[in-house]
Amino acid sequence: MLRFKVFKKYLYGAKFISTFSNVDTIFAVSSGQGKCGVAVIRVSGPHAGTALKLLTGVEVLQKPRYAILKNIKNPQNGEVLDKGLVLWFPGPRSFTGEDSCELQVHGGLAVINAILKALGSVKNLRLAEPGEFTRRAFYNGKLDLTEVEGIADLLAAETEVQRKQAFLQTEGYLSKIYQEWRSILIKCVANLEAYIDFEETDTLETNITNQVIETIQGLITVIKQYLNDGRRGECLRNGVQSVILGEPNVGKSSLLNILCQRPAAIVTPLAGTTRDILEITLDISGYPLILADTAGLHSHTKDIIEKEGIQRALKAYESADLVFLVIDCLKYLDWYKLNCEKNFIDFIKLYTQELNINGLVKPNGNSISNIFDKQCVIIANKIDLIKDTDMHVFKNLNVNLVSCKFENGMELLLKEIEDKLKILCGEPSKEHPSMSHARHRQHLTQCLKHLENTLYLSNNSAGYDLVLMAEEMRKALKQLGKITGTVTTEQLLDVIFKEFCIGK
Ligand SMILES: Nc1nc2c(ncn2[C@@H]2O[C@H](COP(=O)(O)OP(=O)(O)OP(=O)(O)O)[C@@H](O)[C@H]2O)c(=O)[nH]1
Ligand SMILES: [Mg+2]
Repeated sequence: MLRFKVFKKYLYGAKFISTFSNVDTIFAVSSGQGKCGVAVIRVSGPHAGTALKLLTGVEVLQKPRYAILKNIKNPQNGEVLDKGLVLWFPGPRSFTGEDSCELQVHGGLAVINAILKALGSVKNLRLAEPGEFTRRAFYNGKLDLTEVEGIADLLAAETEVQRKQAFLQTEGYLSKIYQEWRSILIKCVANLEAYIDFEETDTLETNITNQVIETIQGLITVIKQYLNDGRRGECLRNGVQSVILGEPNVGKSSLLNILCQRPAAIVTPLAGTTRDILEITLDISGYPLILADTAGLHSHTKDIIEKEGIQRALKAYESADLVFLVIDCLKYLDWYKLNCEKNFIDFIKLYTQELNINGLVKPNGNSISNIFDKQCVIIANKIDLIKDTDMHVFKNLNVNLVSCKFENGMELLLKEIEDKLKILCGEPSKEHPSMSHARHRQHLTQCLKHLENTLYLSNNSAGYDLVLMAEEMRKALKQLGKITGTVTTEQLLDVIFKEFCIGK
């Protein structure tokens, strides 16, 4: 019984106490800015029902959650402003958890403005701040912070796989993982504290500390595995950063133009055409790819503009998750004819050395699949310039043989890009939702540190220091709570809700 009390202390004691006052009733257009077919205007707060009555001229509110066609009037003079569907959501069964209503009206600017003005004239109503509806949903326990972030990501999602990941997050699949770890930890702290309290009377099992240590060890292993995910979820959420690298004139810009299906980059027969980084965003089979075209790499330029371009290219390489290494088929053919006994890996090693791309190739790599330190797609371009009699040199090279000029080899190339994106981003699933925010990683890393400290304290030869162990575990718990928002601050919330638009 007493142990349960300690448990309860952690379960409820950590709950976020809001300083938020919800006396105001807020309203905003939730369907986005500008002219549209149907605009949705949302009202939330204690006076939402009054506002609905005033604007529709009824005395009794309609059946909750049913759409009814009504004239929408100016409450000041009774003028009908528009006719539309209205819905009434009494709290707590609403998005925000408060009394809310929605007006679905014609999406013309004048209609929207007239209705917003009418709502503004109702006592105690004001225009909502960006993200204020979702913020209220959070304060009212409708969503936790990971779900709030999921909504922001869902609004920002530009590709199908990004949408899937964000949707799973709004549905609480990510939160579930953190909640599970949190409740395991709560039990451990509660048990340990109970043991500390009652040790002398010896009424509790003496092996409790061992159980706690074992559980903490298990948790450390699981969290470490989870953190060691190659940042898949973040990659998917932010887009995979990729860079096209190669010598001048090999067809890097031509490749970018084909992939984005428009002449985004300047292509000329002159070596050294591209200087600045040109970045485009692509949707490849539902995965977001941010592709950067760069200046051709070489070490013998005296041109200061080209030098700067090369520096920028190398910098872009450092932060890239994926590299497109472009080679000229003719260059490889010449090299092959001179060095018949050597293989393609030797050529790649030499080529990346010439380009000065440090660390792309592992010195001990011995096959094309394990030679690179980053995910890399090799593209041998200008295959159209190779005579049939020389084609045998390119057989079984296991690289993409393409002609940007004739758009040959693109299907296989796209397939390989898709495969790489799947490796980098993973495939969102309910069972294994990925960590999608750097914020979660920070708190989880801190949590891990405190759990490791707990273990360290338990290894003390002079005996366990249970009080210090419990203290470390509580700190770990706090970090987990920060992820879901059980423990939070107004500053943190401001950062998270900054990403929202008005009306959400
Ligand atoms: N024959 C042939 N020519 C190509 C192919 N791809 C590109 N080219 C030509 O090669 C030249 C250089 O192409 P770019 O795409 O500008 O090459 P780049 O690597 O971006 O060059 P820099 O920006 O100078 O580093 C242009 O004249 C292209 O038309 C190809 O597959 N076959
Ligand atoms: Mg170029």
